[in-house]
Amino acid sequence: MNDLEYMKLAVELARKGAGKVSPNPMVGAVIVKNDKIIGKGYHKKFGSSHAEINALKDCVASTKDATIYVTLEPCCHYGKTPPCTEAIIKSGISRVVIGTLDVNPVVAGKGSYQLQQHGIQVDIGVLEHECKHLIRFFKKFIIDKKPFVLMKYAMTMDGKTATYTGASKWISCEKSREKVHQLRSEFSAIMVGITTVLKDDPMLNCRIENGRNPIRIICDTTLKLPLTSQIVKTAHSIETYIATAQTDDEKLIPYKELGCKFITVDKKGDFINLNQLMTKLGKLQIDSVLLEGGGMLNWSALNERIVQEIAVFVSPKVFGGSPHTPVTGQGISIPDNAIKLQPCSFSSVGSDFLIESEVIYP
Ligand code: AOF
Ligand code: ZN
Repeated sequence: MNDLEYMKLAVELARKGAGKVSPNPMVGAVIVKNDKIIGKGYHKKFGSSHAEINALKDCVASTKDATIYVTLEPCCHYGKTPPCTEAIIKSGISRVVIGTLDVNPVVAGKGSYQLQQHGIQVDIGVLEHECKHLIRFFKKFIIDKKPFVLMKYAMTMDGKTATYTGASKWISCEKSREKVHQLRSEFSAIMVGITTVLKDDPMLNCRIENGRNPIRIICDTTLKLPLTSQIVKTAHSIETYIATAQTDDEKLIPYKELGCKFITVDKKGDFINLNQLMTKLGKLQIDSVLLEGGGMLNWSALNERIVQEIAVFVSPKVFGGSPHTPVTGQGISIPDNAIKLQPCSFSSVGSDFLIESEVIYP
């Protein structure tokens, strides 16, 4: 196997920590000697030992002159655990292959420098794109102290999110819906607007084997959420926050009794102040939000610049007629002023097409 193949394995290992390590990064490591894998590890749970340490502990042979492939630059600071660089130096490893440098200011570049100072060969940037993708939540969170937001929706080939009667079940294929549940399992929180709750009465839970439920966040400016909704009825078992500008304590009491928690935010126009909400979610250690619409909230989120990426499932169907589209709100007046995105990446999911792209904010 070559460097790329070993790093690919480290990336696969890292992904096993999805949904379990936040707000820390997913990290994977593979230790190789004489072209044989002698140890593997990944960061399993927030606050637990780092990937490199787990890989070192897993080693079945001497690590002297071995190579470690690690998706993220090894840390060199005393945090919840001692520095990984020290353990690597002690182990006699002579080459460290790094996927991407850390974005954490206490580590960034210093970890690899320390290794080099001890005569270790350090190679940076193997499978960098994939390794950067692994830390996309962590990067946003550590730099801005706000969650990474992915806007996700499904639409027909003619860009509709419901028929003219408002019916939307289902647009995407079963495989796509399964993928969405996988995403729900990996994100810290899922967020929708009150209009979606009133229309669909959703559960917003994760319905796949070994999945975990994200925290539910309902944006509800004036507190219209019915006490009889599925969300409220299950708030004792799935952590649920209502983000609202409603400050009348009396009105909040029945929701609190049913297990809902509140995040009070200022009003901004007809909506809540989404940037303020993101700051408050960051303080709650929420590093990632899966935004599942609808159109008004999607527009406000883009307009308020809280969205980092958009993922669209396009289904081979045409609804015609319907006014329901993924992003509504006021919109922009001339095409040159469009909200712009990076060149898209594409993949097939069952009979659908998944388009993913990062939002560019000028
Ligand atoms: C992880 N897991 O496998 C690696 C990390 O919160 P602490 O004290 O565990 O330290 C977290 C920092 O360590 C994190 O910011 C990242 O820069 C670095 N590497 N973190 O949680 C790991 N290798
Ligand atoms: Zn470490």
